[in-house]
Amino acid sequence: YLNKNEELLSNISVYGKTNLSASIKEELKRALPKFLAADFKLNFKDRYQNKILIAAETEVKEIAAGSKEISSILNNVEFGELDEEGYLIKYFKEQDLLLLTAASDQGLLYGVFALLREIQQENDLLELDLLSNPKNNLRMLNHWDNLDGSIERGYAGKSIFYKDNQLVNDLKRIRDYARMLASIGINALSINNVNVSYQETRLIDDKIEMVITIADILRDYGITTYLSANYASPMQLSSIDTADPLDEKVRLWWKEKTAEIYDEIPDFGGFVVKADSEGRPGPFTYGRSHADGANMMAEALEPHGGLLIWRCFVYNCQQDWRDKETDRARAAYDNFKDLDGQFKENVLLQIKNGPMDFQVREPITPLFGAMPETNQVLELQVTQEYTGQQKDLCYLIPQWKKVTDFDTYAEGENTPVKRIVDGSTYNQKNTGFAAVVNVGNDQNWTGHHLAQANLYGYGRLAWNPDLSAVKITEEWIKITFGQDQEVMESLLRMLLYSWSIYEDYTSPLGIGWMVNPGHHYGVNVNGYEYSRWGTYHRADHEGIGVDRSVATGTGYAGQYFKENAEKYETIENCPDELLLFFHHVPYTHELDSGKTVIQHIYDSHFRGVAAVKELQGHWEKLEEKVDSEIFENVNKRLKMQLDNAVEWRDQVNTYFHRISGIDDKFDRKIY
Ligand code: GCW
Repeated sequence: YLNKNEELLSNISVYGKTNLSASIKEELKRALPKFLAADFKLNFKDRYQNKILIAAETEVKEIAAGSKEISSILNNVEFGELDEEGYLIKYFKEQDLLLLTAASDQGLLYGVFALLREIQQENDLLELDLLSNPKNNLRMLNHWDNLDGSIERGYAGKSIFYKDNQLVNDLKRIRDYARMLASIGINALSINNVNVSYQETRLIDDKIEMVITIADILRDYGITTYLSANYASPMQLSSIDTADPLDEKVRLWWKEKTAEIYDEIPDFGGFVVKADSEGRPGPFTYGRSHADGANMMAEALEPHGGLLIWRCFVYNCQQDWRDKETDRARAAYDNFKDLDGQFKENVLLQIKNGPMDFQVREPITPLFGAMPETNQVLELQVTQEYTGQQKDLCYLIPQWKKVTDFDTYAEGENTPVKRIVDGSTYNQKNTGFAAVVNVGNDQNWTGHHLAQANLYGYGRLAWNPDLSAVKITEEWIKITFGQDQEVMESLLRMLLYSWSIYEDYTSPLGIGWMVNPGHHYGVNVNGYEYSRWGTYHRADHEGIGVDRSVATGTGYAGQYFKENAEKYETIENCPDELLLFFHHVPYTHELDSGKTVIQHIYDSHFRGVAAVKELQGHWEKLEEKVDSEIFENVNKRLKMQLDNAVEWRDQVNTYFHRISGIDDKFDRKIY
């Protein structure tokens, strides 16, 4: 591989004078010597000399004026097809020249990381002809970091940003983080928890210096800084005693405050807001709608080009389990659907993938596509709150592919979620992907080493949701572990099956919430059954599941467009994997697989534990082939995962065996 490409790589001309160009050179300087032979020398030419040319469109055209060689390729460079952040990497045989170009330096930066990916995977550079534009304009990550250094739902140590209400000392780590995010195409970052407490509210006020410092670092890698804002900020930060969005004082306060922020950070991205949700303040207190609340803040951002990202995670968290009419799953749709058309152009509604809360298996939120005049953003959870907390292996790309490919039927067949949130269905530009990130200050960023693949995959999907799960996974394995075939095969299996394995030993047929309340790790069948959170499985001695049909249940199934509504409405048509989400059925109900529900519960839990043992087997075989620290990191966690799986299996099987009184057909050990 080196023989073929080394000469090419030893003669790179990088143009550009911006901070982004400096980052580009820095990345090449760091990366290339690592991938190539030890005595390899990298020459940056400040003027074009051939071999590899990295330059934005305007520069390429300038160079062409003085170079026959470059002018001879111009007709074959598809500048017109490049969007603002896209890139083109193309080898020209006759000239023996590899060109990396883009419309902007931001695009060039993404192109450089793409080129490095090609080199890491040992792909032949002489074959390259790669034009790539991001499908989504917004490719965001959300931090749930608090200023005291804790992270809500963080499983990889403390915050990389904050400690004791100050910035951490080691800003280099933040820079490395920015590099890592740019390498997967992330262009927006909200840097504090959506539950904005006292200290965090001050980030837009007397603690703005902290934001300025972080924004300065992120900017060098093309990442725009956003803050989660407290809806009731004026009440904490001024003498105004209301947060009524129609109150003139409140509106003026937000305008002035926002202008102050832009004085300090001219490219500030905007606010993320969690309002009227789980105890957070919001416009409901004043009898106002969420359009009133969002528009008030959006109006303040508008003159500065800022965005207002408003979350749709609004539901009644004071429910009574005896009440079977209220259904939390309905909440996002019920609260927002009728507001379509009322939001300002710079308001984006951020909608969780499922109607409940990042469970192992949920249907896709019916709100996607149901608001054609409103900008929609998909919210995913990379941090594994309900999916093993980075102790258990649970690779989420297959789950997210199901979400992005889900056909909403909003504009007839073939209106998948990915075409709603990329803005193409309704011709919108302020749309895209957001996700709660899974990193902390653990040395490997994510606690479980293999959980890095979730972050990597998220970035790749946000760039291009049409990439297949297999392609993304192979890429990650190669660039992380190299070319070994056995490593590739074992890890592909481990990663690609891990979500269904996790589902097997935890949550059958679309039922969720059988977890320990509060921290949400480990099994507790009735942990949420009699609480206020609206999270029930409704199991009794005859059956299990929540009737969400229109005919006899909460009516949630009717929130979908016709094709999906009909599918979910009846027990016959509803796919098994979501049966108990939509219907209450007897344990003896026969699934499409031919098994009864109770037998499926037993089988899947025994199978899940067996599969975790297989995961261990796959990993153990790799001991000699992967770095020993990484080996131990994963090995240790697989042991915890097995304990967890055994506990889930036994508690779930025993619970349902006792309550149903039905024996396992295969007479296995149920306690
Ligand atoms: O899943 C729930 C989490 C909360 C979180 C909330 C949200 C930040 O348990 O910790 O709060 O969702 O998304 O706002």
